[in-house]
Amino acid sequence: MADKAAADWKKTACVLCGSNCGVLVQLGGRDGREIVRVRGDKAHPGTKGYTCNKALQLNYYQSAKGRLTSPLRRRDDGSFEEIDWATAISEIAEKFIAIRDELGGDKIVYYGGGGQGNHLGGGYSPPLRRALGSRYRGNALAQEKTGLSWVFDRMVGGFYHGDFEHCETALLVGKNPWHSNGFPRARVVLRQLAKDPNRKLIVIDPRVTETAELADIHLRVQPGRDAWLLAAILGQLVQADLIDHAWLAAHAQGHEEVIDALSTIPVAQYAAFAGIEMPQIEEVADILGRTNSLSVLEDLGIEMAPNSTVNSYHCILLFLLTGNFAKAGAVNLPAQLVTIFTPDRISESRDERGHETGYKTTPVTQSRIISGLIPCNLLPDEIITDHPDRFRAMLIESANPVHSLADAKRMREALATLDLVVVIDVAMTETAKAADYVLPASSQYEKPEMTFFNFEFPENCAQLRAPLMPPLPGTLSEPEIHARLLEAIDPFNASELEPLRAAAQDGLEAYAMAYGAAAKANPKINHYGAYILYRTLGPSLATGMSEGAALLGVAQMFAATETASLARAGFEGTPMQAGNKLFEALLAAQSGLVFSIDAPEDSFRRNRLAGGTVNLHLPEMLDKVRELDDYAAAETTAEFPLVLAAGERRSYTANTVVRDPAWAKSNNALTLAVNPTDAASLGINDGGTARLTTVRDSVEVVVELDKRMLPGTISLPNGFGLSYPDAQGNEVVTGISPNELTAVEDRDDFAYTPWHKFVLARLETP
Ligand SMILES: Nc1nc2c(c(=O)[nH]1)N[C@H]1C(S)=C(S)[C@@H](COP(=O)(O)OP(=O)(O)OC[C@H]3O[C@@H](n4cnc5c(=O)[nH]c(N)nc54)[C@H](O)[C@@H]3O)O[C@H]1N2
Ligand SMILES: Nc1nc2c(c(=O)[nH]1)N[C@H]1C(S)=C(S)[C@@H](COP(=O)(O)OP(=O)(O)OC[C@H]3O[C@@H](n4cnc5c(=O)[nH]c(N)nc54)[C@H](O)[C@@H]3O)O[C@H]1N2
Ligand code: SF4
Ligand SMILES: [Mo]
Repeated sequence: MADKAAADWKKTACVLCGSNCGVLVQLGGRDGREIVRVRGDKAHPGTKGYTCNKALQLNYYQSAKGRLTSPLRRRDDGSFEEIDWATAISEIAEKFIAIRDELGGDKIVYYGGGGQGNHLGGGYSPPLRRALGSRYRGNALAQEKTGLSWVFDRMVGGFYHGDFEHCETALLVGKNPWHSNGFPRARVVLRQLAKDPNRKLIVIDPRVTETAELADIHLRVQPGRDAWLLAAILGQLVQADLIDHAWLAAHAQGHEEVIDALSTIPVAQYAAFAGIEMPQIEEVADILGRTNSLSVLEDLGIEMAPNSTVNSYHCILLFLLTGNFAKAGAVNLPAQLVTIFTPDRISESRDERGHETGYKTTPVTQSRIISGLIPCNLLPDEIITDHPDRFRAMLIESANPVHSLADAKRMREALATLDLVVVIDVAMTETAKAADYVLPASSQYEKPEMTFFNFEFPENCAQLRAPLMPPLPGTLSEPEIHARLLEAIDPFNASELEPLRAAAQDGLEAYAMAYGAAAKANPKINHYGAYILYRTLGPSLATGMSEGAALLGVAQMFAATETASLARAGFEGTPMQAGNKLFEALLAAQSGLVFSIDAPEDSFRRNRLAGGTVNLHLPEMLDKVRELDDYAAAETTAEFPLVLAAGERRSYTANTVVRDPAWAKSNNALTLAVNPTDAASLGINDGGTARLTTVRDSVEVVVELDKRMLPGTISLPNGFGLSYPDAQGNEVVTGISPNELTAVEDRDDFAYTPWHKFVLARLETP
């Protein structure tokens, strides 16, 4: 009996945030396709049995009403009709080919490719994009982390992450891991940090978040003034001589210029401008300067706020000036199976100020492309224009840009302007409603899935999840959709693929030999690598696991570049052998596995900058630091006296992955949080309604009084305002869609990331 019960539990992961906690689930309900019980998987090497409150609600994703079960085509009157897959594939292929041949494949943009739990499908899109000659792509990272990636690429040569489990001091800047995670087992790790008298948790946030409540020091910054606060802390570090000169001399370049600039910062004035008292600045600088290990994590509180790129620069300076890079418990460069951030090719040319020139730009507005991504806030400007190079078509996969990007109205207008919009999704989303064709995907529990949001150090892990159930009839996995589209655009003949399929039956070594020979004879093989693996190696894998095939290429690449880290994790032999072993282990390890064990020095080795030296001097950023002297902060106005954070993470938010509003079990799921003092002066009561107005829209909201809010600031949850069928099957919208209220113009001047945490607003009694 006990064995039977154990066998009933299937291993998978939660897909509601990027932590992807390993879970065990039991299925039941209608057709045995519902997730009826969930518990943490103790055997998962990263999350070790941990979950937050949200994992229990996974069935709201899996068994959502309104799943798409047929391809849809828009009729002339705007309504949709169901069509069969063969028709959908051939019509879409034909339309993409026409755009490619008449206007150029570079007019076709690929957007998305994965949310919080599904990165495998998007990994199969490159062959299709190549066949179409599509050169531009975008995703949600270009509305949050492109400023960060521009600076980390040029300062530490790759994506960095702290070790919050082991650090002595944790600094969280505009980040609330209690709700949003960002490292494994967040609530446990935060409580440990709070409890241990020898460790320090420092939080920079205007709101008294659940994380801030646990902090040793909470710097309650004025919204949008982090640049002055962080500059004040940096100035204090330099002026009180708390920086690690020996470490900098051994490992860094460009620090003299930076130290020079920071030595004249008027620390007390900047602190006061940011709303912080000097003793707190002195205390924080003292802790950062003396701690044995510092880990830093920034997120949307600064990335979606004024000066976001310079704030990301400041955060890196904090750990570099104190020598907290490539060190146990501090910041390191984790091994990554697949890099989420495509590194920029850093141009060699500079203008007279030392600013980089010759970087890649967008076709219409000539704006900086960072990490290979079109800036999200500029997408509409690249479409709604008569410029000859404007974008003409979009393929959108596993993303809901009409809801998630700034200024939903302008995004809808942009999609309506395009000649062709194809959306691949599980639900009839706000974006799908704006498409010409909608292709129904199998859910993340109906196909093999994986994410690459694993950034732990010194041990990093990965989990390939097997499907829990067969695909919902009518749906296909993204790898299959991409394969069918490619076959309609640039097909291989059977004789080209047959030898590879046959070799796959004889094992991975035979397959590798056959692949090598085939690629030599026909360059198209490598060009379309993920497709080839899917169609030829895929069928030889366990039933239902074909979509795992491209991981062979991933494992081989990883083994070739990270041989030592992989060997320490137990995958030894030649790179080819170790790569094959890793691939086989990924397919077998249901709870996931450790694929890399590092030493701190690996961070220097992984640093892509010449010589593995870190670089502190970025003229573009240092000029912005100097401009802080003008105190030109974004300000409220008489018309808009409040600062709205449009899209906060709460107990029941998961971007737009869960559409059923019934999943939100807490009282404050949908409300606008307002400080009681502000509410009193406006005559608004707890639970009452109010009219919220921004430059873009005016909506009615339910207000919740919340003394955690800094007076003058208000906040709305992220991920609501979605349409969902009610008991009668009528579509109902619940809550506020934050981006009906935001404007594309409110953005960083460098990386163009939106100021969603700094939306000027007014609140009135209705
Ligand atoms: N529950 C849940 N978890 C999630 C998600 C989700 O939707 N729901 N989404 C995931 C995704 S995609 C992401 S990117 C992360 C985001 O994770 P976070 O960045 O932690 O999420 P937010 O709550 O949007 O913003 C963080 C904090 O910024 C603060 N803030 C607002 N204005 C300012 C300011 O001017 N300065 C500073 N310093 N702070 C400010 C807010 O008070 C808030 O506490 O969460 C991930 N995890
Ligand atoms: N105002 C404001 N706007 C924000 C934010 C904010 O804080 N404030 N946060 C921003 C952030 S940080 C992010 S990351 C973005 C996220 O925004 P998006 O990148 O647009 O992603 P999600 O909302 O996660 O939407 C994922 C989509 O994938 C679909 N989906 C789920 N499973 C599958 C599947 O297996 N296959 C396919 N093909 N589709 C699937 C879902 O139905 C949904 O439509 O939102 C951003 N928007
Ligand atoms: S939502 Fe909670 S349970 Fe799910 S992955 Fe994130 S932290 Fe883990
Ligand atoms: Mo995000």
